[in-house]
Amino acid sequence: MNKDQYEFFISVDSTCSQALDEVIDGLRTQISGHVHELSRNKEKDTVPWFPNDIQDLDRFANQILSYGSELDADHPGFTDPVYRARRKEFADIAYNYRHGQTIPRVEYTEEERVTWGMVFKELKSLYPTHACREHNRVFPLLEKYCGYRQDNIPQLEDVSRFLQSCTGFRLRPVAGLLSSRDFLAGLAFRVFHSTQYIRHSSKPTYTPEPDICHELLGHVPLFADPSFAQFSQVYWFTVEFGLCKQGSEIKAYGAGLLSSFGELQYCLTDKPNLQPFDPDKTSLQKYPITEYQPIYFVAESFEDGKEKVRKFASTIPRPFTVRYNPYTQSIEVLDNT
Ligand code: NLE
Ligand code: FE
Repeated sequence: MNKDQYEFFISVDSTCSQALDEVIDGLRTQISGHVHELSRNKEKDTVPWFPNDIQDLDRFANQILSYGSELDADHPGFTDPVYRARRKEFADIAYNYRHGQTIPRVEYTEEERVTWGMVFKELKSLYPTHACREHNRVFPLLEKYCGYRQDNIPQLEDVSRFLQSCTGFRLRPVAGLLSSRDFLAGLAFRVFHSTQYIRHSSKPTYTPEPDICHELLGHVPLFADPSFAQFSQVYWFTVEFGLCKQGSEIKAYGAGLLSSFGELQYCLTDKPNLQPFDPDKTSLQKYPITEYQPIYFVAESFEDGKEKVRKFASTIPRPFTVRYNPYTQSIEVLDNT
């Protein structure tokens, strides 16, 4: 898709299909350009579109969620015009990116490097005591091979290449929050959508949004771990905010914890409520997105957590089975009916 094209998603009751025809015909007569109907699910309960091929992820680029009013009010960057303009530069990189291209390198400003430096320094001092061993194992490799340093913000392209050699995961720049559905669909192809901008300099301890600190310090080390890389569902309370038993202690493996030096300290105090990880309950648990979590779920181990997630996933009804073909990087749909 390029700048002159728009995609509209229209949700209507199936009885109004005729009305939709009228709208589309109306568009055809009123605008000079081309109007093309991409797809329409005529039957009720049909499965909505999902990407079959890794190239299909290009279609997500423009489907960024706008921030809810809660985040709006809470976000220090929303009222800073310089920060907004900078965010637009990053958004443009993501909008124009296509699968297979090299991720453009970014020259970060002095202010951005200072923010990164502060976050990096604080977190690095907490990791030995607060982060799980898998995170601590990969971190020195990122320092050695990917330019993880207090005075340098690593480039997504270098990190993506490193991840591909560890677990086949790759990064793809994204302008902001995708829907959960799109984001998780990316993971099916081992593509991790990563932001490239950095949090606002006024609040380095915690930001409700993902940013480059969150992606590079929180997510990347664990996506380099082969066992963890298989984790992708019950996402919020595992990949983002998971705690895990290790020996007689509890450690953090969720990226939202590993990238916030405020919450990483808080999560291992006696303030939050800790519950055993149980997908049936965990998947129903409500959570706030702009403050520290009141509840965390503790997995017995990565293997145990994954096994529970697998069992849970197998109870979700679906009229077909899918199989990922790594040779063609596409999804094969096997019809059950
Ligand atoms: N709260 C995290 C941080 O400050 O790094 C970001 C969480 C994004 C889901
Ligand atoms: Fe995240």
